[in-house]
Amino acid sequence: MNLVAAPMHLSSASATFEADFAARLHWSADQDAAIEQRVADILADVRARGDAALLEYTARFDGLNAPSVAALELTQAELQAAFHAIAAPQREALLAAAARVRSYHEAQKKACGESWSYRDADGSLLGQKVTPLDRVGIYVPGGKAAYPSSVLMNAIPAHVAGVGEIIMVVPTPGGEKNPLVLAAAYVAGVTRAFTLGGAQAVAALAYGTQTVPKVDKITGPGNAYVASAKKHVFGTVGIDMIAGPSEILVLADGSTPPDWVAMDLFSQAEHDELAQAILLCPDAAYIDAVQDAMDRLLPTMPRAEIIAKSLSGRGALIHTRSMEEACELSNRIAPEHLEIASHEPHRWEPLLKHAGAIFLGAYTSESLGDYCAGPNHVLPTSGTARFSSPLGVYDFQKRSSLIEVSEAGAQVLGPIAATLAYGEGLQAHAQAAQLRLKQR
Ligand code: HSO
Ligand code: ZN
Repeated sequence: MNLVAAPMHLSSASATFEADFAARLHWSADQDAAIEQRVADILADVRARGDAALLEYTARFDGLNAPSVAALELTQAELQAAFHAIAAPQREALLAAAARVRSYHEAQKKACGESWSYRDADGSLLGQKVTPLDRVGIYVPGGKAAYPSSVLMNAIPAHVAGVGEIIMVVPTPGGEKNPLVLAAAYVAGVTRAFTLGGAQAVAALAYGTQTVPKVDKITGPGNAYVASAKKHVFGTVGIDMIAGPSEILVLADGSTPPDWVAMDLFSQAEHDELAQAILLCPDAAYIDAVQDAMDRLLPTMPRAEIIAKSLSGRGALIHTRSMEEACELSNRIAPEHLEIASHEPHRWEPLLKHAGAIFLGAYTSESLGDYCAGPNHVLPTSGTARFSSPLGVYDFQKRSSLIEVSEAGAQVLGPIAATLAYGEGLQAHAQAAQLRLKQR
């Protein structure tokens, strides 16, 4: 097969640009009704029958026959052994990545994850107390999308937040375990791990079974069944985001070598045929140079087929009138990853409002962020960066309001509360406030 890198070429000056642009961005993540029904059935069954149902689904979907769910638990010794069995450079890379991801999330906790309070003029104390979740579940996909890096990105912020127990589930179709995933679980400090997957694993974490403990929140990516299951159990437990296919948008002023940009576009396209890679650039000759680089480099890629499908289906190279216009278009797209491939990235960064992660300057390839720069690689996709944020320490914490009203404070607040309470027809509320007034 002759594979070609064929992203759509668009120009913002063209009369049909708005329509072409909208068509390229549009994609459907519509839920499949058949999947929804099957997932609902599995969830109900695991909820009702616990371990027995879990074993049956694991045998049916993963071809894994076990005498008990306990037999599907990976011991700490096994995680540790996996860590020691992998090649030394991989071990060192995992440790180096984990250390940087940990430092970043520790800084994040200091900056926005601590309790706070103040006393007002009457001596009343008002504030917020931050506490970690007691127990969380981390879903790790199996098969071709089994990413050890994602184990680090989910478990480390949970650990830094102070979560008591981190329960990992990972499907092992046919019993085949991914040693790097087990090693990453060891490095990240996962408390318990089970070789379970699919909607049945989400159900086990959400409701608890005789063997799998019920968690308070489930994070981590998964296929359509897992995504649907997470949506279903939301409310019983917390969930993180529902991640769509990876996206990269490169804003280029023409100063970064075209090969670097071509490879950055490939790096997200190679995740998935539905991934999206977009280049925005005011320099037409540079766009041609990136296209040439893609043509030359594509045949050297082991995942050329996925890259080619992703680029032809959802990719675009867009010629803009200016860098300012490129920034505006980028804000409309709100990409998961946004690279500013410019010699003056700090000139453009203030114009950029919506993106999961922003990578500044020629040396900041998005792939460094995927593994080891430090920030989390679990990011909002599909335009949801307009209203949501990267996975972080804050996702593994919750907040309680703190209120301590002084005697003097009660004299000031009492009449206000009582007046509003009578307005709502709630006499007990009013009297609770009034009983504390010194002169009544
Ligand atoms: N770019 C992916 C994360 C990842 N990349 C894992 C490589 N491994 C989603 O942001
Ligand atoms: Zn990636």
